[in-house]
Amino acid sequence: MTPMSTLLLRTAGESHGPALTTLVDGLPAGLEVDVAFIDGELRRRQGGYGRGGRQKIESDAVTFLAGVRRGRTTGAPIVMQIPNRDSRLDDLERTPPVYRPRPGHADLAGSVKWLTTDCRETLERASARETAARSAGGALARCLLRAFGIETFGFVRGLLDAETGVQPLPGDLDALRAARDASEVYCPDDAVSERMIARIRQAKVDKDTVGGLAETHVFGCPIGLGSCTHYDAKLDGRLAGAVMSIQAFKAVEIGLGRECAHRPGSEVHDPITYDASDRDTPGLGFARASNNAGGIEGGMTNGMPIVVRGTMKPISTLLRGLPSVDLNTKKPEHSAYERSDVCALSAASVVMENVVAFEIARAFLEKFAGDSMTELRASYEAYLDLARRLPLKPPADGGGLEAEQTEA
Ligand code: EPS
Repeated sequence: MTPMSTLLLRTAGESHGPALTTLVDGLPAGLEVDVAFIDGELRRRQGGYGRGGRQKIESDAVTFLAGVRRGRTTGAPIVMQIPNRDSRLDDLERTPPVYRPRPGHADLAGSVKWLTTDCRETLERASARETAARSAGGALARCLLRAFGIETFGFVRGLLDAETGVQPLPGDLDALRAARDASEVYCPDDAVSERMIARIRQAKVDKDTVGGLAETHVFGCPIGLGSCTHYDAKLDGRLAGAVMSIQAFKAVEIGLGRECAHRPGSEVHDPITYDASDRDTPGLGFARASNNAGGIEGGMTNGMPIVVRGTMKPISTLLRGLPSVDLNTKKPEHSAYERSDVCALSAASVVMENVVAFEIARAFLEKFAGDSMTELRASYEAYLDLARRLPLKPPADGGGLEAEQTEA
């Protein structure tokens, strides 16, 4: 297996350019593309309590420019486009140069890197507007995952001192989604949502910003996605990289995460059980009473739900500004204010759910090969069939393992 070889995602576009573009390459032919679902995820990404004025202008939706015919993928590279209604990049009056970098943003590092004192050159691409394009790619990947019974659930776990203890279970998905979607902050816990909203409201009064914790659970992955053979094949590392790369994320945890540092091994590792009557579940009969590993051991899925938690820092554009320096005069100045969000954590939870899904889809397409959905399904079924029949007997000719095995 060549790690990270199959599914590719690239985005292009500036925050105030004409459009955002997403290229996805490597999906099999024949996948039904649920455009309403993708647009629904883009709409969710635009929402959440604490967003700024931009989302009132935009109405994000994808147009497929390549790779899809009559609602199905053809196997060719896919191009999606999201227009920017607030397109004004070349209008100098409406997008003036920015000389006072915002602490926490890409402004300073990018300006020096590209040898300019105008932070706009950097901020237009560094902006979280790009996450609309990435979310579209992830939502497209979810069309593939759903075809194989793999579902994701992303939500807001905590913000400042408000944190929900909710533990998502696969059987509760519909109710959880309904509760989350009824919450203005995308937290499936009424009482905690209210407290989060109050904290965001206060931050706005204080001309400040807040971040928080977002979480994604993935249900239905068979055992064996990812690999322990190479550092860049390990699924936990890839998930962490994908989530950490979301604008403003500063930490990623899998399962018990940081709490592992405070417990002995006997209270961290999830004891293994086997029940043949559960062989049709993602764990193929193997189960755990706890899921501290967050569904990944040795860089591979272990049949339990995948649990990823991300920490988002507060948005770096503060209405009251922060101490900075003018890049031309080198004199102390307050950082520039660009229209922004007080809190974009709810949106980030949608982005996170979709980037996690993309990585899972990539690992899925590495394990199960096929140019078409039909071939992919055959590969998937063949593996499950073999795995359920472990231990396999070596054939008499000494060749590869064969599937003729009696019940264990
Ligand atoms: C965003 C669009 C941006 C910002 C925000 C997220 O729009 P504008 O800059 O025109 O107001 O609201 O971007 C940032 C947080 C950032 O740091 O750049 C979006 O579509 O999500």
